[in-house]
Amino acid sequence: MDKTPIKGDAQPGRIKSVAGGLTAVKQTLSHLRTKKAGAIRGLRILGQMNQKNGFDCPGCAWPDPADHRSKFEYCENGAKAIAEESTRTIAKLSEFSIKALTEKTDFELGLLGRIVQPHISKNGSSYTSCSWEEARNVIQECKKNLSTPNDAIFYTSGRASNEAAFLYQLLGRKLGTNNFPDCSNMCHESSGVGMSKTVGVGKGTVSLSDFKYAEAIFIFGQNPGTNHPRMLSTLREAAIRGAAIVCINPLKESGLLAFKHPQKPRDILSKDGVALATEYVQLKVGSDIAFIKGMLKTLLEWQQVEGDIIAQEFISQHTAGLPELEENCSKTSWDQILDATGLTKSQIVRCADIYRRSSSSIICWAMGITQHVHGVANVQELVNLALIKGNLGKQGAGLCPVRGHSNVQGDRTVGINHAPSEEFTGRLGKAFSFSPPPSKGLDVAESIEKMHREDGLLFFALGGNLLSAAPDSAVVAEALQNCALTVHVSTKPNRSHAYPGAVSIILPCLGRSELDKQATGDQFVTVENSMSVVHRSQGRGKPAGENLRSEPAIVALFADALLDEDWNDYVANYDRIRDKIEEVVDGFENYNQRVRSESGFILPNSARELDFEALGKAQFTVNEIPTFETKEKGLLLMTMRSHDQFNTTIYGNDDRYRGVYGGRNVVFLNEKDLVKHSLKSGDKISISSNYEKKRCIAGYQVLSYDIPEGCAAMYFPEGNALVPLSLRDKQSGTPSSKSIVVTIRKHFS
Ligand SMILES: Nc1nc2c(c(=O)[nH]1)N[C@H]1C(S)=C(S)[C@@H](COP(=O)(O)OP(=O)(O)OC[C@H]3O[C@@H](n4cnc5c(=O)[nH]c(N)nc54)[C@H](O)[C@@H]3O)O[C@H]1N2
Ligand SMILES: Nc1nc2c(c(=O)[nH]1)N[C@H]1C(S)=C(S)[C@@H](COP(=O)(O)OP(=O)(O)OC[C@H]3O[C@@H](n4cnc5c(=O)[nH]c(N)nc54)[C@H](O)[C@@H]3O)O[C@H]1N2
Ligand SMILES: [Mo]
Repeated sequence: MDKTPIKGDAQPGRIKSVAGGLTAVKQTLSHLRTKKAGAIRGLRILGQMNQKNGFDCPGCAWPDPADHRSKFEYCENGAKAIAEESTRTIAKLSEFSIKALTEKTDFELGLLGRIVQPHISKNGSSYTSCSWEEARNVIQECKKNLSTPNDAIFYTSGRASNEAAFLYQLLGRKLGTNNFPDCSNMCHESSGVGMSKTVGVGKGTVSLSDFKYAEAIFIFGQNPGTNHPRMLSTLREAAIRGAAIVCINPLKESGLLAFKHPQKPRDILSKDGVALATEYVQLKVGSDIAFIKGMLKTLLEWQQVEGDIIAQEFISQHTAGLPELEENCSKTSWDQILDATGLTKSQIVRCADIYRRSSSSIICWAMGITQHVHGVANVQELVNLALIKGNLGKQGAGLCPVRGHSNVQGDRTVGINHAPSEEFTGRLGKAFSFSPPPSKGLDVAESIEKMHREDGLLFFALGGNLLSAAPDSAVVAEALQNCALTVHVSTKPNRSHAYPGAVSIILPCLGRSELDKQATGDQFVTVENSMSVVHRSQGRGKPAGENLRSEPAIVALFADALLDEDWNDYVANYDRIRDKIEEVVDGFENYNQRVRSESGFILPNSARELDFEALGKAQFTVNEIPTFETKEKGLLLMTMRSHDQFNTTIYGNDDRYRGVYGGRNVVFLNEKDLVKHSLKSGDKISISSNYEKKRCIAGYQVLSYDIPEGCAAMYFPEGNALVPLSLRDKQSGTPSSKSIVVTIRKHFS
């Protein structure tokens, strides 16, 4: 049974009221040193990050400025990602039994260093290094296990480039399956589904320049100080210019309160930095629909009395469904709204007033919105909010789902999709003269269920760490072990490697910052950021080992083993892959030429042009306020990232802004809930969720924190042991990692 091991108790420290500053710079250097990347070498690599001829930060998908890029277009956490990738430590996997690997935390596994040889494990034996040829032959041999192509599953993590991802989906579809689960199924899938249903396009409608014109910026369920630190520079400029910034989040995140730009002396010398949030709304976990309904109700009431509040012309020309929403808002009582959110009416009215006065507003959101059983409903409610004031299709306004992985959006664009459109498969089939499978494939949760239920499947992972990323860790562990073959394309050891199938292969790949030399010369890859800009990324650093291969080259090896096809021409020159992408996907005309321009190019987005595709008009929707069974002493738990991690890669055991040091075994609770449970900060507890069965983890300590009563927070991936696989949004399949009903008990041991 997998439970992410926890080691070391956390110590509480001072909670920060401002993000950035010189500590961020000091942390950058210290991570380069502790990860043995070498400070000078590390800084040289960092100097190429996010530059026009350099590589794209593997951290997040926040866009780079098209104009004035500074020499330091990176953040503390991007630097940590590079320190992690450019470590000179080489992992010696064969020194550990599989059991010993399972006992290591994600942090300890990362410390083992880079994997530089292919490795193989058979029947649970330790990994031993092998040749690429042997790996290829074993994969070819295992193909015989396939009774149908749908017994193969191809997982993708959003760091894969457009080129690798395009070849990978071609591989799976040529084999005959649409089984393409990917990390976005656990991430922004609710945004894609919610937006497609209401505005016809599943991507954000703003570009970075819109932030220069927005009069108000609403930030729902996002912690950019940690997860999108370069967004803070954008917010800082907006705040200085006088834009209102409204933050909606159960936790007071330092990065939303104030920011000291590490490269601006004026900020560094000031005591408090630049204040960001104009209004900070600490609503209860899972209550965003109720909060937005309160705002809509207020705006509609003002409209009745004063008129000219909502965007009537926009609404009649471009939208449908307002009357139903109006009726729903008037029927929803303030008692219901205030009870669900835990806010006062005046807090909600203040936000509505800011929104009313702003003639162009941007609505940003991330995981606090999408990772709920009501994730799609949440997103649709945000769309309601945007539409009622006509905040679409004009400068300084729009919908801005802030993506996570640096190319998660691009992977979807080029075909990583378990439910591809007929248009896409039609064009793919024509370009490669074959018939892609017509039936829908499996997403992450469905794939895990199948791997758990059926023996002998083949699981491939282009990056990522399914074991730690997916809900119900114990079930995922069994699912992976049930496979006839598990293949991981990885840079570093992770917990998924510790749960091998009958045969398990790890194939080491080049990292983003490393030189990719192929038969026709040095190659670059391309990625798409959160704002639909496609641009190039070229690593120039010396690879961690001589035997590493690029991701496209590894996918070509799969094609050789599984399809008996020679894809070496694509590997020799990635322009040839891009020519094919251009043939299959809209918006990539003259791909090779345009992507060589300094800032790349932007993909079309019809919603931005107020063309709502097949919907005809943008749709207002009625979304019910969700309720949770947290009677008596139950709590609504959300899982989140600390400041020292990139998803399942744990850089360190601190969460500096939240004042937590040296350990990750904390559960943040309101002081009143501590009292209710006769607990004090530091007490050890066990936490249980009780859905179709009871799940329980122990060894955690409670921490009194500024979080609404009845709510709790802990870190991901540890919390995944409590999230049932079945607890997911019905429409998008997104696991509900941000609303899990739990109970806690004092733990005596
Ligand atoms: N350094 C670093 N950068 C990253 C990542 C990383 O792990 N580390 N991960 C990348 C990835 S893949 C992603 S998807 C993004 C994730 O970026 P975020 O979405 O910022 O990540 P989370 O830590 O999950 O934080 C979610 C926020 O939602 C809030 N929240 C929780 N529940 C609710 C709710 O019900 N309502 C509201 N309004 N708020 C809520 C939490 O308090 C928290 O502030 O970051 C990307 N960038
Ligand atoms: N409880 C809970 N669960 C969550 C979340 C949550 O907030 N709460 N967030 C969800 C979200 S938003 C996401 S996106 C998923 C993330 O899910 P994943 O994308 O599967 O996880 P990562 O931790 O990003 O993947 C890390 C691994 O990728 C490999 N890697 C790193 N760089 C490279 C590279 O350049 N190439 C290749 N091939 N491999 C590389 C390394 O081996 C590393 O161990 O997790 C989800 N799970
Ligand atoms: Mo994500």
